[in-house]
Amino acid sequence: LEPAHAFMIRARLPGGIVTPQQWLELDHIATTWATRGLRITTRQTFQWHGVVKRNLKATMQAINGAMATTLAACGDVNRQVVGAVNPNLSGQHRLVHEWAQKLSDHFLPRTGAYHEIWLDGEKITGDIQEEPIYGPTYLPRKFKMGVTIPPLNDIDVFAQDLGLIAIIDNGQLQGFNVAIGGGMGATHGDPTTYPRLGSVIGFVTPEQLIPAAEGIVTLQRDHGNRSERQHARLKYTLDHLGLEWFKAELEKRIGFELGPVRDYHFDNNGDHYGWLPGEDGKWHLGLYVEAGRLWDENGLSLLTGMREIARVHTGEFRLTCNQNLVIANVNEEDKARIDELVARHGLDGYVSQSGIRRHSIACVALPTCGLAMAESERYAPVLLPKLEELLARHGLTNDPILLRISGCPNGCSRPYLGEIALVGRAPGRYDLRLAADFTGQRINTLHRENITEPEILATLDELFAAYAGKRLDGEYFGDFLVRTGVVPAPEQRLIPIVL
Ligand code: SRM
Ligand code: SF4
Repeated sequence: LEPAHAFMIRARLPGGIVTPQQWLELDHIATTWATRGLRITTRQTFQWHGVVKRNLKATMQAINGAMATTLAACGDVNRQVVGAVNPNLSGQHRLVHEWAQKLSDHFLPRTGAYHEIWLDGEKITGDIQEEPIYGPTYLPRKFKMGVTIPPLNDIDVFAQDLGLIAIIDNGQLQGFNVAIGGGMGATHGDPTTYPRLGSVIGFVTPEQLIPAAEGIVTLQRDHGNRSERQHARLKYTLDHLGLEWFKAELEKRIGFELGPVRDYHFDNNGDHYGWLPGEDGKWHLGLYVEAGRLWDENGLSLLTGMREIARVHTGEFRLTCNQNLVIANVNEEDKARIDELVARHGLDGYVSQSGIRRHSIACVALPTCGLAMAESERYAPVLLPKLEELLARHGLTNDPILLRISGCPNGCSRPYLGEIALVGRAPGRYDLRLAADFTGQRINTLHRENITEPEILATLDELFAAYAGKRLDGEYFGDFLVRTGVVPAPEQRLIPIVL
């Protein structure tokens, strides 16, 4: 008898767009073969947990049937390409999505093995499939790309191996600032591993983007560390060989020079909740989804609710990198019906939630993640009410504070960009990190190591009291902690380097 091995499956949905028809098909997978509903990930796609081995093929085929794929959602290739979910500027959102799709298509592995194994495709009898970009040995490690348009940084553009900041003048796309070498993963006790923000190395026009991206990916393919996986990401290649060397090699390889970095400014890296009108008269409803998990449990019917909405919705859905979702392109006359379904199924939490909850992310961690050292997704609903109690005591209930919880230092919730972050060490024990900024442009600092919940709460209680009493007008929590010296000044930490 074979053991009932269960797997996690992840789709690739560039830019996080899902049509209602796709939603229904992907929901069908959740109710037929998976155990914990639909899970929106921090890279704006879906995961399914608990798919037993004998159902893997049917699941993969159903995902492909829904015009999505699982190809390159994992592995040492370019992963899911993320794109900002700009709810109010339809034209700009279309643009971001278009480029996310182009990058995704360009870097999709050409292997036929995937189709042969999972989709009953033609046998590739012995022919070696040409991988024009990846070559026979693929990349040393995963590679991540994302596109955003200032002032929104909801994809955390500086956490990407290749982050693209679109520059738009008078409604016209001029091109992209190129940020390279972002990455979050680290290992406890090994200072040679660290989170790093992308360095902005120049500007490319739209026509130059794909060649430049290919140059960056192939340089990493050729020079990335293939003997130590811990040091194989682009961030280490850059720090080892030097940013100036990398930029010079890149320009040699692509045959043109990058332009000077254009001005940009980010306001925040969060999501907008509630209704927003688009420039074309359509409406967009941003919903908060706790830790991205849509399922029917504890008296909630989030999965059922979204299914019912998908049955009547005529626009599209957008998944966000903060694990939330937007019901997009709703006609004025359909708003009331959507509102009614949202309320009936408890999807309207955003209306009354605290500032910290609306800005919280938690990675999956236990029970499915084999690398977890502590709880995260299941800890968020335990911790948040306790934090909310403290915040209420100090009159801070509605203040937005970025909270990120990860069950281990790999950093799947991008915890190094949290104003408050908990990084798992052992069951019930976390590193408390503080004072990233509110825009995804400053990495936080380790404040207390390996502490338990009572210590976390006591430390934060004191800091909340100080923040409530001494903050400047409009000052964010992370900035307050830096200004008042609770954590070291920013120049002592990693910030983007502009050449
Ligand atoms: Fe992640 C590995 C979940 C986004 C850094 N990540 C894993 C695995 C697959 C564990 C494993 O290798 O066995 C986790 C599966 C857990 C489960 O049970 O489902 C996992 N990562 C996730 C997701 C689902 C977290 C979430 O709660 O949403 C995210 C799926 C993204 C997607 O749709 O593709 C997820 N992971 C991230 C991010 C955030 C991002 O990309 O913006 C990071 C930090 C950015 C980065 O890559 O530097 C991230 N995951 C890692 C790492 C550390 C990589 C490193 O360079 O050190 C690992 C471990 C590894 O690759 O060896 C990892
Ligand atoms: Fe698992 Fe660690 Fe990623 Fe959380 S951060 S999902 S515990 S690998």
